[in-house]
Amino acid sequence: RIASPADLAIHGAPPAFPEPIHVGRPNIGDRADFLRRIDAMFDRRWLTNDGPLVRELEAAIAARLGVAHCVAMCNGTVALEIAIRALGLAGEVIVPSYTFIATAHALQWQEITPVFADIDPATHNLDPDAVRRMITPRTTGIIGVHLWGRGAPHDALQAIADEHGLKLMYDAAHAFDCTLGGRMIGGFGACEVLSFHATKFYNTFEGGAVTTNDDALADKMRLMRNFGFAGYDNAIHPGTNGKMIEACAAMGLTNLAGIDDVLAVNRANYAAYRDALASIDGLSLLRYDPDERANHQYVVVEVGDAFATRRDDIVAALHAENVLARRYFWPGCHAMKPYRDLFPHARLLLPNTEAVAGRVIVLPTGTAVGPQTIATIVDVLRQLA
Ligand code: T4K
Repeated sequence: RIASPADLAIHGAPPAFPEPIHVGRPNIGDRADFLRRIDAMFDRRWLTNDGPLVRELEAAIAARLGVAHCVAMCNGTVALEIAIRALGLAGEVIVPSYTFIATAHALQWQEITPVFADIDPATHNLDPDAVRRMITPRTTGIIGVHLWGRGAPHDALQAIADEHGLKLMYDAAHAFDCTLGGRMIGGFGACEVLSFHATKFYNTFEGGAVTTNDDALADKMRLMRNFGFAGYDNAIHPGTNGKMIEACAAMGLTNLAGIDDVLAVNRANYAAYRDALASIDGLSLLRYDPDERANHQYVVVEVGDAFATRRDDIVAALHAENVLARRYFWPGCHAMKPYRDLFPHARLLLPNTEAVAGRVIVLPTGTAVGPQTIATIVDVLRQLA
């Protein structure tokens, strides 16, 4: 029990946890169910290339999200790259800097310039006014990110896109099984990109998908993820290898069956953090609109200016306790090497991004974490206060 500052590992006490407590420990469904699917896959000798498990998973996800098409891919980053290309984005595309680096890389990888727009500090999502300010004659699109599973301001972004003739798509990597305005995320904009990486709320080991209600766009992305093949020996479109393998789809189907259990754990963990953190001044837990469905995969805490310990020192103190809290998404894409040389003045345009990136800590949750772990983590924070 951490009852006084002397009990902290930074002051020489043994760490609160003998083993690391990670942010992003995978949620793993019923193993017997997974192995049964894998056995059947071996019997079929069909391992990849649009197999029956991938098709079953695509149908199940499309139905769950209420969207016409789900095109499964090998990971979220390749799914972003394919969606960007299928939409014909070029020149400049406006994105938040406060996101995982893959959002920006997926553009830069295709020699499209990611132009970083600032966020609203209250929501951590794109600020529509900031987006408007970044439009130039070279702008062809906007990629919104539903950060932490909280929906981006779709109506305002769509209005800007319509006014300027821009394409609008979403990086929904955090937002599987979440709603925006009561509607499942997956059907907003021209298309939405999901990540099913191991660390996500819902995983297929590695994996991702693009969801869309646009039939032609879905057809094009199906071609592009399979070298452009429209049949044996007949490539009709440029393409790459973005296919999801059957073993990943087996994991996806297994985890889909258990998704409500994961959600229940994440909700309980969130409530435990919220209740325990309420008595600590200077730390605020990111809130979710109670009218929306959220997957609560990220427990996001902002450190106030008056808090006794600085953000980076809190993270160091937590690491000393074997709590591997993260500074997502510090320092912002604009400040990382591939982009800071391109945009030396970007930070002047991104005050909210810089401020938020400097005060956020992401704490562990998911099925590997329970109430006792959370109580101890919050005890550490209380002593740091
Ligand atoms: N857009 C957004 C907004 C995203 O957040 C992401 C991915 C993408 C696009 C791209 O989608 P993918 O191409 O990844 O499908 C992690 C994930 O690798 C990344 O998928 C995720 N976002 C990002 C937010 O987090 P890192 O660099 O922090 O990963 P790493 O290796 O530090 O792992 C995180 C923690 O999870 C570690 O403490 C260890 C733990 N862990 C990890 C794995 C893989 C486990 O306990 N078991 C595991 O199997 O990026």
